[in-house]
Amino acid sequence: MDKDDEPITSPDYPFNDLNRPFPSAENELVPEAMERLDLTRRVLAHLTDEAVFAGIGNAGFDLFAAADRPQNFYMLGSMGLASSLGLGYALARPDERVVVLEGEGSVLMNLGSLATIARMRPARCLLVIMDNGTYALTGSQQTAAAVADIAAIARGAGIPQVYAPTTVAAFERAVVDALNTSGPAVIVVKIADGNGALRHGWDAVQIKHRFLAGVTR
Ligand SMILES: Cc1ncc(C[n+]2csc(CCOP(=O)(O)OP(=O)(O)O)c2C)c(N)n1
Ligand SMILES: [Mg+2]
Repeated sequence: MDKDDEPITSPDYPFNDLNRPFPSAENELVPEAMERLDLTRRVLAHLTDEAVFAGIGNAGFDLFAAADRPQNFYMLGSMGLASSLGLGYALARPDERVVVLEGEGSVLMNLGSLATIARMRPARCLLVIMDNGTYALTGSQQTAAAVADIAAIARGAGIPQVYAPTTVAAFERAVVDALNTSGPAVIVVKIADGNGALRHGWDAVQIKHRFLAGVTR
């Protein structure tokens, strides 16, 4: 028998398991490659004029690409501080929903923010962590997410609602659920590596003034 025709006998080879779940959108044998821009658009589709805070780099670039709105705050320079800003806003405006989008490298640099969010328990604050496994913006160096379980860290910090969807359909459900839940929520989602194609050119002063005007009610 030609070598290529030999059956693969590794126990890890999924097709050897005759009881394996039938592939479907719900139950993927091969994980779906999710894209930050697509997921960002899906989050925005559930919002109207809510404030959205985006972390340095790609989180902000893809928020800009999805919809550049005056209620968007594009964090510059500081890794991991979008969630701290979002927390402050959520505490000041407990009747509003607030969304924060951040890369996993940034979250890992400011893990204390998860514990502070859990402790302060803002009424309606959703943090979406886009985990591409790298510091994409600076050349895709691997982050500690290769080892660290960020969803488990969020749960351990005391965040009451933590989701780790592995398909787009599950991500959609998590967003809807999290936006309708009371108390803080975190979604950790594995995405493809790479940088956003479109970059905003806003400077810090412009971002601040436009945002403040955008969230004046
Ligand atoms: C304290 C600090 N160290 C390094 C940098 C340089 N830097 C800017 S963005 C970035 C990567 C951010 O990674 P992540 O949050 O995972 O987002 P990604 O680029 O993967 O979308 C780094 C290392 C910085 N801005 N601040
Ligand atoms: Mg990253």
